[in-house]
This record gives sequence, structure tokens and C-alpha cells, in this order.
Amino acid sequence: MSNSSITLIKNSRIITDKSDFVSDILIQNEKIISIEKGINVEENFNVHNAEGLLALPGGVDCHTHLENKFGQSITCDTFDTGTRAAAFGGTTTIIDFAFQNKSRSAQQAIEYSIGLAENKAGIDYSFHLVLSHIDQQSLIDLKNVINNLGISSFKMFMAYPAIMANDAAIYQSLKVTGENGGLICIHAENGPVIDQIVKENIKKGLTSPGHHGFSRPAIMEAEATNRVIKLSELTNAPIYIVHVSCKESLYEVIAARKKKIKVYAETCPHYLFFDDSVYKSDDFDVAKYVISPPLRKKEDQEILWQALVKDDLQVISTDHCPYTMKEGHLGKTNQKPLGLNDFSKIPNGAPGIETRLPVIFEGGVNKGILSLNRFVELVSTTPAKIFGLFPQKGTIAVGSDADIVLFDPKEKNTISASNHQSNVDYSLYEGMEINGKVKKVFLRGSLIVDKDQWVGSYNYGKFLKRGETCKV
Ligand code: DUC
Ligand code: ZN
Ligand code: ZN
Repeated sequence: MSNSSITLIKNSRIITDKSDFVSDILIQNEKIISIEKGINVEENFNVHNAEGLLALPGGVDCHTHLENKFGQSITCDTFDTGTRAAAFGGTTTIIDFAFQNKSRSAQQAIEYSIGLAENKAGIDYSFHLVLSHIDQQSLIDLKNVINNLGISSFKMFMAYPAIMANDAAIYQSLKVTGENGGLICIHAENGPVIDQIVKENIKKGLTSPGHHGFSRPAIMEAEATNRVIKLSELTNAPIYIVHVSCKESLYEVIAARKKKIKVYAETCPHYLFFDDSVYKSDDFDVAKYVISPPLRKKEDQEILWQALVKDDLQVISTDHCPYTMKEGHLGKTNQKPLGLNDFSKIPNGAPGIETRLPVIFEGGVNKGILSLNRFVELVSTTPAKIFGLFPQKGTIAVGSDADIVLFDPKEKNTISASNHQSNVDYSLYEGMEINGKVKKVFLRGSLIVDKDQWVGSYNYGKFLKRGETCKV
């Protein structure tokens, strides 16, 4: 066989959500065209010997924040640094956010976000449309966005006064998305009550970052989760609960799924590895853990891991929302130190885009909690299915995009911000030893990461028009 656009991966152990076998993978014109043993091509073509390596479908991270503006703060990773960081961590597709509001229509928001990403993204991308202003016109726009612009998922916040949606707005939006194959992602926390608790704590002089954690009770996450589940039940429209952090809201999700209400849910690595004991210190270093929902009890971790095993939770995403700890790092301003004297001013979020596959491989697969198939399902296949990207993304199969991660399950490495790709100046996982390393990453057949080298280009990543959601 001869063709200059051909790439051959030899002898990898291919892991999908359902299978595990050794074979060769032949790629042409961005797609996988054959999976069988003993494929041969002429010597001068791209041949990668992958004996001893796992071939995983490229990770799909359906919850990232690159160049997102919240209040005065902009997340510190841009589409180039953030997508490069994702690639080094084995992720080849992200779904980020476009922000609609009263003065920016749905279409303008999407065009704006595509404008930020194009010519910068090193991996493929799409956006959930954040809905913070609902009126008659914006409900009409929703239909158009789903049917004509390739954006089939949305996000609504039940917290944060500036962007919060009330129950009526969520109800109205669910009616439209439910009838048009769309899906609304929900940040479920009772915003008004939490804002009241925050004010009370600041008034008492409890201003250090740890008080963020103690101002956002788990039962207020559970209450909002329950409330939005009822709206989903009422409208018969699917919902996706982002960043489930605790058993209280998880139990709401489990109960709803038992009743066949169309609820899907994710958790994020930080809730699996860290707990609220970090908030006990008065040190400003705790600002690293100022995320919403906050870290929960140690006992919640094991419950979340087991929920991932049992499919009570379907996805692990990162909620990569990075802000630097040092003001002015790489020229970034209005970062975590904004809240030096008042935790409520600390921008909420933590990084994770670069470490998702490695830490879940270590904490899940190496610890014997997750099978390799389930690992792939959680980080790639199911997010692709839920968000309308499967089978283009999320699997290794003939006809799918050749997004492939060659992963050495034996190579040891230690996570450190000193050698990561992201603009952020810390890692939650600093010093964590991982048995397993991303060796090569292919995006639509092109090699973009080769050991420790970035060999991709910042205009190869493309905007993905997505189809009907919840094909799971
Ligand atoms: N929730 C998110 O989903 N992302 C960033 C901040 C937040 O609270
Ligand atoms: Zn959120
Ligand atoms: Zn988020």
C-alpha cells in the first residue's frame, strides 16, 4: 500500500469501552481505515511501533474553561496553552463554554468563542452555550443553535448572582432543549442561600480562603440537584449535573436514575483525591482549593469512586478552571490573590486538564477500582456519546477520527507544575507518582505529542459541530 497520508500504528494493545486486543491500526485522511493484525505499508511511511503500549481513544474532556471571563478574572490558560496541556494529558477533544447574556445573543456568543479558539487550538473543540438570560427571543435562538449551529448542549448555573438562572428560566429552557435533542448541564448549588452564608461569614471576620469551603454546604448542593431533577421530570427533558462532589447530591442522582428520569452526571478528579481538611488552615495557599462546589469529606471519595464503577456517575471531566496563585505570573492579573483579604473575591476554580487521564489511571486502574474498559468509557466514550460526538470521537474503530493516545502503563513519572504545559503556576497533584505515561498522541492521524515534545500545530484543532445528545 502506498499513500503519503498513511500512518500505521503496529502492535498496540487497543482498549475501547468494550474490547481489549492487540492489533495494528491503519490511518488515512484523518480516519481509522483498518484495524487488523499484520498490516504492512512501504517503509518510508509513518510507522509507529507500539508494542507494549496501550492505544486509548483520545480523551474527551467535556468541561473546561479556557480564556473564560468570570467577573474581572479570565482563566489563565488560553486556547493554545490549554489545548497543548490537554494533549500532553491524553485529551484530544474539549467542550468549553460560550457565554450568552442580555447583550450577547446565542449566535454572537458562539461566534465570539470560536474566534478565540480558531488558529490557537491544538486539539478539537466545541462549546456548551451558557444561558444566563432567558426571554422569548433567546428561547427561539436555542432551537436554531441546536438545529443549525452544531451546539447541542447548554449550561445553566443555579449559583453565582451574575449568571444565575432561576427555576422558571431553567424550566422554560428545558422544554425547548427536551423537544430538540439538546441537553442542559447544570451547576447545582443553592446560590441565594450560599450567598447569604458567605455574607454572614465575611461579616464575622471569617475571611481566609478556607471559609469558602465551609460556606457551601453539601446539602445545598443536594437541594439544588433535587430541584433541577424535578424540573427535568416535569419537562421530560434530560439534564447533566456537572461536578457532583458529595454523597448527598449523588444520592439524588441515583434515586432519579432509578425512576428512569433522564439524568446524567459527572464528577471531577479533585473530588476523588482531596478532602475538606485542606480548608482548616488560614494560609492563603488554601486558595488553590477554592473551587465550587468545594472539596467534601474524606468518606465521599470512596462513595464517588464506587459510583463511577456502578455507572451511577457516567463521566469524569476536569472542570479545568485555572487561575494563578501569584498575581502577575506570565502577565496574568486578577487571579487568586484578588481575594487575599476576602475569600469571596477569590476566582473559583482549579486546573486539571493535563492530569485527568494520568491521575485516574493511577487512582482508578492501578488501584484496581476501574477496569481499563471502564476507564476509557468514563474519560472518552461516554462523554462523546452524551454530547453528540460519538462515534466520530470516543472510540478506536474503522471510520472514527484517528484520535489515539499511546500510553505506557509501566513508565513512572511524577507530576509537577515545574514541567507542565499549562500557564497555571501550581498543580493540585504536585509530587504525585504515576505508573503510566502518555507517550504519543495523534489527532485525526497527525502526531501532536511525541514523548516530551509538542509537535502539533495551533491551527489544526477544529470546531466540532455536534449532533443529538444522550446517545448512551
Ligand atoms: N463551576 C464551574 O462549573 N466551573 C467554574 C466555576 C464553577 O463554579
Ligand atoms: Zn460549576
Ligand atoms: Zn466549570
